[in-house]
Amino acid sequence: TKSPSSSPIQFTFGLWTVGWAAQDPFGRATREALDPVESVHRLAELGASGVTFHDDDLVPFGSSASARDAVIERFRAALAETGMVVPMVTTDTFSHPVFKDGALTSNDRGVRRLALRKVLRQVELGASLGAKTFVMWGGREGAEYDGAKDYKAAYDRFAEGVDSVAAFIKERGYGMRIALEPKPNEPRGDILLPTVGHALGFIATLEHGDIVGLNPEVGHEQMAGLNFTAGIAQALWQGKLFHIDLNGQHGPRFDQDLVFGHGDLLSAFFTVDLLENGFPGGGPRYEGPRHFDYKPSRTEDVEGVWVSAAANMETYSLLAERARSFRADPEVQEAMQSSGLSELAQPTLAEGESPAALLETAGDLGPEIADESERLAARGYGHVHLNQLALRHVLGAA
Ligand code: ASC
Ligand code: MN
Ligand code: MN
Ligand code: MN
Repeated sequence: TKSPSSSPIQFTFGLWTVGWAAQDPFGRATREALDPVESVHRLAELGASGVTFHDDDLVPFGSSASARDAVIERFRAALAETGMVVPMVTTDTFSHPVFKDGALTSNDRGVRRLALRKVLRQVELGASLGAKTFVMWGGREGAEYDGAKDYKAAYDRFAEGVDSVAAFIKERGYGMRIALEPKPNEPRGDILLPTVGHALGFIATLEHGDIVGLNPEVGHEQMAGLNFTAGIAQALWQGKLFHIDLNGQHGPRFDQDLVFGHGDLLSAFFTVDLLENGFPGGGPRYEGPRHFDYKPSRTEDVEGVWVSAAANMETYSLLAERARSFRADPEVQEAMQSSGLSELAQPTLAEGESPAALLETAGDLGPEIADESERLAARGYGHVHLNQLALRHVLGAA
């Protein structure tokens, strides 16, 4: 178990985050588009260690081969100059009108084949930049009308698409892993793989599921009314938390993509606590970058963009410090103890004990079980006290 403070936290940003010009469904852009090379420099100055991007964030859609090479060359130079890395890349299979009925699950086979080529070409570029994770967010994979999509066929095609990308990665020996990003809705009325749980179930059906995991986004789970920390905890438990998109959201409504911690702060604290300190009783740890997928609000000018980028890293770092003090506090350790956290780590059956033996030795389920239940039910778990201690640490009052 390595000390969480032994190395600086690796923060990464999507080029599309700071680069968002703030166009929304009701109004046009409020800022100029940013030059990706400038973003690399500014993010490096602010203390980030890497950037990620969709193919079209860097190379304008439809660029000629020579124009594409020139853009990539200039981008590589910026990386070399700043020491910034590219740990993850992804594909824009949602902006162009061709993807209006989906990409890998469009009803039109011609669209599906075009989408797959676009994805595979970005896998190649990502590999050449040293990316270890390939994110697939199926923004347009879905429908508005249940009668307009054969969901069985759509999941067949989605599985075919993801397996094809995975097979390509293996064949080329890229050593990359795919991270699926769930989202319940927006831009489609309903999106396939709406939550972490749906995606985990889907991955289990894949031929190449061994290199397919998840890239959960805070706001996307919260849009579905779900607990983000609990969701990534299950992904981690299953060895599937390959990457993460950190941001802020106020419950079920449109995708806000706020600065990390600017939504549910206590939830953000427990997310950071899990990422930095791991499960209370030990177990798998998240090893990937702390990646922000947020949007600088439409109200902000270009200076506000950099202020908001810095806010993500500051919030995360402050919460990491608070999470350290929380875990180190003897009062917290005592409260965890009386809450029964360490008892849960003990297997329910004794070693070698069979379920049948349990039933035989424990006696009949008559009046005895009522007494026994009464006795066990009398316990108070002190969970509220434990949560109040967490809140005190978050507020700097402990
Ligand atoms: C992604 C990703 C998202 C979407 C969105 C595009 O790659 O992780 O959540 O694209 O940010 O605006
Ligand atoms: Mn989002
Ligand atoms: Mn995202
Ligand atoms: Mn997003």
